[in-house]
Amino acid sequence: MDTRAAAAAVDHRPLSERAALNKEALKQSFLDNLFHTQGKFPALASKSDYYLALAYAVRERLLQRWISTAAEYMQKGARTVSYLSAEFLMGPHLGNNLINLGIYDEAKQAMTELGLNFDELLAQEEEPGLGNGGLGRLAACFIDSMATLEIPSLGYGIRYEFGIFHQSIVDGWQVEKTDKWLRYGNPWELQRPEWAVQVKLGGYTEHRSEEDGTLTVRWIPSRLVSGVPYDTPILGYRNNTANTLRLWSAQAPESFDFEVFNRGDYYGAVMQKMSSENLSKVLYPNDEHEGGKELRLEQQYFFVSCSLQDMIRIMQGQRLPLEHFHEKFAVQLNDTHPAIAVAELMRLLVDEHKMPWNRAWQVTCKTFAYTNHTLMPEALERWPLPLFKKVLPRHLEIIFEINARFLDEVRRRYPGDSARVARLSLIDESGPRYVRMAHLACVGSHAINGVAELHTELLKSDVLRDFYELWPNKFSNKTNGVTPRRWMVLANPRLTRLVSDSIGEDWIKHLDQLQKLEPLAESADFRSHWREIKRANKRALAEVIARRCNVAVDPDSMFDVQVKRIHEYKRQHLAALHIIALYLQLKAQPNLELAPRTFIFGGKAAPGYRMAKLMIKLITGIGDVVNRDPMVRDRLKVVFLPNFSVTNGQRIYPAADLSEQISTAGKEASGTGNMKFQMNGALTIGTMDGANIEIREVVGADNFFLFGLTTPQVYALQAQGYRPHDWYEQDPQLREVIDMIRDGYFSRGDASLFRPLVDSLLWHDPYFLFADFRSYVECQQRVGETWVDTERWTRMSILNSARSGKFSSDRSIRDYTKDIWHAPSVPVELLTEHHVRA
Ligand code: B1H
Repeated sequence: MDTRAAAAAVDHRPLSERAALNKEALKQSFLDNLFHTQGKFPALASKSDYYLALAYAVRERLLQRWISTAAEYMQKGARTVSYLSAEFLMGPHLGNNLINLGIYDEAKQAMTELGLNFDELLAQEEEPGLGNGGLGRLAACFIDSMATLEIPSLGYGIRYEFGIFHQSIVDGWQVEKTDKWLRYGNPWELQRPEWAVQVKLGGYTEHRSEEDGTLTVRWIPSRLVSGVPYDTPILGYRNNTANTLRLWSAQAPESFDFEVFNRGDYYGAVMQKMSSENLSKVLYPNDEHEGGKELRLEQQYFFVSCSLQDMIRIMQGQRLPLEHFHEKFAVQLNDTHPAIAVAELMRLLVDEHKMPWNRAWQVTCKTFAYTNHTLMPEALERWPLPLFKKVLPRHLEIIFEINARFLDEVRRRYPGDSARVARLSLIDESGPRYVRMAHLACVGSHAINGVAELHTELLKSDVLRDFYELWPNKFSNKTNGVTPRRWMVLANPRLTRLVSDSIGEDWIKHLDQLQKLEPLAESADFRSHWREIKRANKRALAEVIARRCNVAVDPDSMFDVQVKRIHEYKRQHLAALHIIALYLQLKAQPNLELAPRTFIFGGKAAPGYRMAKLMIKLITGIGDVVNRDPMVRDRLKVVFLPNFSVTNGQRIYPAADLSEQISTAGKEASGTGNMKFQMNGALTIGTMDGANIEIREVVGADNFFLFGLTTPQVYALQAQGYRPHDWYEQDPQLREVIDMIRDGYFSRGDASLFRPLVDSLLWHDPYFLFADFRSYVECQQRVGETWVDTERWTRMSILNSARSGKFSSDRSIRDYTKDIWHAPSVPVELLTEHHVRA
């Protein structure tokens, strides 16, 4: 059947009435869905029913774009970017889809006219928290930008049944609860059982020479798992593009005949079924990796194999020979979590599709590109050889073969340099043997990138130095970015209105246009509007804080915010030391002039990371003391806002005055929260780390509060032998602060509670808090002095936002497209458009 004819045939009046982009049509389909999808009427309907009815009404409008997009791509045989990521931290869909369709205000009006509270309905959506932090959120921003730039793309990942845990704070400690995000159903996904694929695991291999002299390898697995795709449409901003996020769910396969294998063993068969379904059960909640977990390796292989098989199915559907795989697909590896794809594509091409090794290797290397996201040594993935062999026996053989050929090349290039060969090898043989996933990714990719300028330089000079010397042309930098649609338009409607009224709406797709705000920084009237907006956003956040933390905070105080995963290298405890120093100062000089400040913290600690959990307890402990002390009351407040998430971020970034980006120089690959703060007009206090450096470069040194050691200084201090205890002894203020924590002032007299934290700082301090303390405190002093000059602060705030254009993920995606993917954009024509126009 002809697609165009079919669409025209089914799309006549019903679609024009139901899917039109106007208020009345929206109301109508909302009511239709309330009755016919939810099976409810107003007297019986819950808020969740209303949310779902609205979501389905919006979905009808998505599907038309989705179908048009798929048809367009098929017809054009479009080159496609596959973004492989173990995490997609999408955040709620409803508001974002309304923005991208251009019907946010219409929907709000429609709900209001029906007597419903629109914001309350939006708040019903359980956000899909299928990621830990920056890496997963970056993947979400990237697929948003690819859809907006009309680049054919597929996001491939895992449909975790439970996403990142929900955090609550009990007695000052983090408590984790399972994230049951699918409890009330998910209106944004479509299950596609007809595209399910089989994934093999475990077992052994058999090598046979055939009669014709060829060698064949058979992998006889011990388990089969079926991967079922769930598709979520990803809209571009006000265009007709709806790309796909395809997440795989593990199910027990029909065809792996349990009765044959386990005849009579009903219990065993059920257990096996359950264990296959465990594969996509839960997201690992560690931001920087925990080693050696078999299930984690299985998860990675599972989604990678499903995704590559899916791409092969797509090629076969379009009758494209597999020799052209790299022409049809550009596959980006989001860190090493999907790096097993290099060996899996080789296996699929060589073992299953009988392609000669050399040809398959060329195709593979031209297909993949690898993004590194961290320099932290503990986060570089390595799998113990025995574990790897148990789960993926065939892949280990393939990796050995890749390695043998690769090391031959290295030996030819560097004769006699066996140390270099050992350093470059895909197998770490310095002790117990490991497979090095970053090496596999480097060898199997034609492009390797870091996520900020400094990070890329450190990759080249340090972590991946040998690879850089071997293949300098593979390396490039791709500084991260964030989508202004979610992080400004959706999160900060007040600012969006002011900006659009001042410079038009172009900035939403071309963020560089924010530059046009620069002259307005000199207008007193504009500055006053700018302040009113910040103040309104702060009032809204203050209400959230009052509800969640039971602390009253003053919207006129400076909102000094640090939200991100809790990590020693991110140094939330450095901020804590500064707060204690301020507190002591106020106690010593009660009449000290100090502009009121509210310190707001948020972030999750990995459940097994004891020091991070103790850092949370320290912050809440400080809050307990400071917030209750009548001597400082109304000048200092400290709150820990529980369950930092995309949803909460949308409330926090627009309300921040000061953005805390205080990681040890050389540790934070990029950071992306820093960019969200900047766009929304917060000033940054930060180190020369990650993308902070580039933020400072665009806003100018005068509009950025810089402190701390630089990366070379950190390295030098490390090399000369860093003795934190000496720094403690030489700085009376630091001494007083540390002693107070040690002696139990923030733990109701319990002098043992914070001992591990205090001792670690005194005797190790691996992240140089003591070395940066003085510089940080002095810089905060400058922040305080600037803040009281309201007009100056506002000017700086406007300039920060006006100069944030570089940090749109649209810019990042253009860079990837130009240098790595070479995927032209394909504008989509809406099928039966004349029927749908309002
Ligand atoms: C980043 C991770 C990460 N880097 C392992 N690495 C994980 C590593 O589940 N795991 O095993 C999960 C996440 N995440 C972050 O990526 C960097 O720390 C940020 O600096 C950077 O902005 C972000 C996006 O590039």
